Amino acid sequence: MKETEVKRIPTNHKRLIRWVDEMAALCQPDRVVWCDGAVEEKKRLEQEAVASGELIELNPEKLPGCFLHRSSSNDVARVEHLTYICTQNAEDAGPTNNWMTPKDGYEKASAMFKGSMKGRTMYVIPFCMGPIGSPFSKIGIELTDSIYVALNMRIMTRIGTPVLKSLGSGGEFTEGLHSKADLSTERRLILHFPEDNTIWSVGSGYGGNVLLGKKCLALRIAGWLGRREGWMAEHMLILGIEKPNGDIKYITAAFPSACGKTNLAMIVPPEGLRHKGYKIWTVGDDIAWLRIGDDGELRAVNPENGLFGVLPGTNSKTNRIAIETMQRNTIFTNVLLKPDGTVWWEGGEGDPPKEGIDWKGNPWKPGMKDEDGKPILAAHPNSRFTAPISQCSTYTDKTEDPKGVPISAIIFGGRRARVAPLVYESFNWQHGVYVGAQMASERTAAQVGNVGEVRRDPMAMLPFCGYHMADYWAHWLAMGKKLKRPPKIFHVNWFRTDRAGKFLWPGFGDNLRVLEWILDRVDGKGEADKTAIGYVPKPESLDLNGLDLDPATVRELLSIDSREWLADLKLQETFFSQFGSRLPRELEAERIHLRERLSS
Ligand code: OXD
Ligand code: MN
Repeated sequence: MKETEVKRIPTNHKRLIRWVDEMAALCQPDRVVWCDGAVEEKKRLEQEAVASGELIELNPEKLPGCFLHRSSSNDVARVEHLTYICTQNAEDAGPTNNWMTPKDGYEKASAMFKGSMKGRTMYVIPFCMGPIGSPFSKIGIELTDSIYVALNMRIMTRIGTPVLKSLGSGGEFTEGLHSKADLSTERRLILHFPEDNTIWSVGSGYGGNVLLGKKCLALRIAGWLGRREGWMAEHMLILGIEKPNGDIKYITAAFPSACGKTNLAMIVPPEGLRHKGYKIWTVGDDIAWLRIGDDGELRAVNPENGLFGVLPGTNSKTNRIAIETMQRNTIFTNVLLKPDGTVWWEGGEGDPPKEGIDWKGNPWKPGMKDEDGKPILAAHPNSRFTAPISQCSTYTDKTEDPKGVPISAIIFGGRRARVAPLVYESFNWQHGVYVGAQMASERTAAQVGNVGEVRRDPMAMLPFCGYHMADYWAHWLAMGKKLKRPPKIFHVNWFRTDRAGKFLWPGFGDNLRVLEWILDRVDGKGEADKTAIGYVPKPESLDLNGLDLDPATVRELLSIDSREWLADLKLQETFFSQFGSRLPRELEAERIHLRERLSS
């Protein structure tokens, strides 16, 4: 057998070395390269990726340090139907996860990994989720044959020699193995073995399936660890809002994928509120690890170090900060390449360019149609940018605080054309947990499936909760009891439409008007009506200055239609029924009380 060439950075972690050797023996790469995270390494990897065609260098004057990647066209989103939790007992994965025994998982995936890296390099990426050295951070090692993954991981996480140093000779780490293999959907699996602190992902090159620090570790595995260790891993942005007097309040918000977390995390105050002098601080746009601080308050850390944001619809009106952030050192995936070496996507800056190369690598002009008469898109609807979070002008070094930021409010939100009003506040923590647990949203392009279909997506965690969802809710309830002052819990819906399907609320920067009411409520201010579903703002308590909204629209945005809610409660009941006796009694009681309030 050919000798594998190995370039290792110094470590005396014997178990780590042994594991890397074992995985290399399985996948049979030609080379094993340990990533040190240095700038020279980045340059070298970029050059190699450009030479192999995996990356295209963009115009160095207009977009310095930026590259374009085109994924295989069958590999553009997370594959929830191929994502599994592999535990000894099916009950531990619960009814909302796909399940396999660890034995079956290892066997099935081993057959796919076997020899999959022949002719390729295996990169060994030591990475840290959260600030290096913080007792709350978690270390992982990802082995991958994708240079695209290696380059993305160095943006999305903290990687290299400092991580290995912090791991020492015996530290715990999550074992992550990834191979693109042949990118066939027939041989694609995303497997989690929480009992072994291990992730195996094969047959995909798409971010959410392969950047193992993100959904796989920071949500599914971390959720499992968090329950054991008394903390929570959530699909939430973290945002600070500073008043001119210097008072900063931090909030977290959970929305399903592609529902605007990145936009809200770097919200730009609308014209009508500018005079109030708010400053916005972005701590995280996708994942929050929530812990109880020494002071008994809830604190949040962003375990990531970069942004992996959705591009379609992103422009300087919808998210100016993101557009500025991605002007350098950014990897664009599945967008249009313009003749001048810059990029474009539907709903991007300005009018569509006259021509370009579309995300599949074909010549493109506006108005082109496919054989079925459907428009050919310039960019995939789930096209993405990967950029260092520190490049955000709203970035705050509080992101590096190992203890995290104190949280004043938690927001849940879905994409609902009807039912959910613009905003409401739950009565207390227990009711708030119920509000999160009954969340529903219309499906987006971030996952394979029918876009637009309404599905229940509790706490925006349906695809990311790595254990039994009912136990997860019980954990939320238990955490609330341990908090000295549990943050208030709210629900928002930016996506309510009128009967003709037109959005009633302008969204984007104007969402700050709703956050303002939320912060007022946290301060014991902000007028509200007590309704069957929770506290709903009195129209006059929202600052709508500069917004051209007629009073009837505001009333409709805040209205609650009992009949619609009662119909929705039936769907909730069906959803809850699958959890059987494991469903916390408190949540069922909340559902019944809500029905009584709506019926009376
Ligand atoms: C993401 C997702 O990529 O939720 O953040 O799909
Ligand atoms: Mn996400």
